[in-house]
Amino acid sequence: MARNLYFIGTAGCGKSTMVRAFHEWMASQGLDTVTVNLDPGAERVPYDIDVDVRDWIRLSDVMDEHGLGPNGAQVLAADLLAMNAGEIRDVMEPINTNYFLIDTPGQMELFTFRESARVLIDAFGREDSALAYLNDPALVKTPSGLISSVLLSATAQFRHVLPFVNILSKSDLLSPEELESIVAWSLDPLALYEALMADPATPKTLLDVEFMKGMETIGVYRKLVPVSSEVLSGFEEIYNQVQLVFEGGEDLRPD
Ligand SMILES: Nc1nc2c(ncn2[C@@H]2O[C@H](COP(=O)(O)OP(=O)(O)OP(=O)(O)O)[C@@H](O)[C@H]2O)c(=O)[nH]1
Ligand SMILES: [Mg+2]
Repeated sequence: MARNLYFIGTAGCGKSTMVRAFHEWMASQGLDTVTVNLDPGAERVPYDIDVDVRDWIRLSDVMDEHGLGPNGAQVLAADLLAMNAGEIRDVMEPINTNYFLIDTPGQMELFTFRESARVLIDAFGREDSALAYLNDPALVKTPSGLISSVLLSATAQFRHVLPFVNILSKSDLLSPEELESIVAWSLDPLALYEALMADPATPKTLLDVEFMKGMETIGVYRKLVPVSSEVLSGFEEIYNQVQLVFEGGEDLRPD
C-alpha cells in the first residue's frame, strides 16, 4: 500500500527541491517513490514529475479564461483541482510504490486554508497520509521566528489532522552553532524561552511561559530534524520518522 507524504511549508522553503532529494535518497536505498506535483502554477520543477496536476489544470489557462490575477486564479485552480480529485486518484491508484512524494503549491495558505486540500487528501487516501512540514532556516534562526514557525505548523496540523514530521530545511545554510541552538530550542521549550528573553529584539509582553507550555501540551512542539537537499544530509532520520508514522518503524529496505 503506497503512502502519501505531503511536503508543505511557506513559499520558497525548499519543498520541491526536497521532493527531488528525497526521491534520490530513497532510490539510493533501493526504495521506489513516485513524485506528484500538486501546484497548477508550477513553472520550473526540479525533479521528473510522475503525476502532474497541470495535466488537468494549468494556472495560466485559468488566468486567461477567467480574467484573473495569479492569486485569484490559484484559488479557483485549487477548487477546479478538487473537482478532478477522483480522476487524479484513478491515475495514482494502480501505481505500485512505497511513497507518493506530494509537492504542494508555493503559497502555504492555499493548501492549509482551502477546502480543496481536504478533498484531495481524502481522495488520495487520508489514512495513509502524513505531512512533512518544512521550516525555513531564515525564519527559525531567531527564537521568536521559531515560535512563529511552530504556530504556522500548528495551523497546518489543526487543519489537516494528519501525522506530522517536523523538518529544518536547507540546514547547510546555517552555521554549526546556529544549527545546534535551533535543534536545542526545538527539544526544550525552556531553552527557547531563555533565548527569547535574552533576545533584545523580542517584544516581551506578548509571549510568556504559559504560552510556550501550551504549545508543548497540545503536542505541536516537536524536535526539528535538520535536512539539506543540497548536500543530501538528514534523510536517514526523515525516513525513520516517516516509517515510524506509517508502519510503527518497520524498515522497507531490501537486506
Ligand atoms: N542551500 C540550499 N538551498 C536549497 C535547499 N533546498 C532548496 N534550496 C533552494 O531554495 C530555493 C527554493 O527552493 P524550492 O525547492 O523551489 O522551494 P519551494 O518551497 O518548492 O518553493 P515554492 O514552491 O516556489 O514555494 C531554491 O533556490 C533552491 O535551490 C537546500 O537544502 N540547501
Ligand atoms: Mg515548489
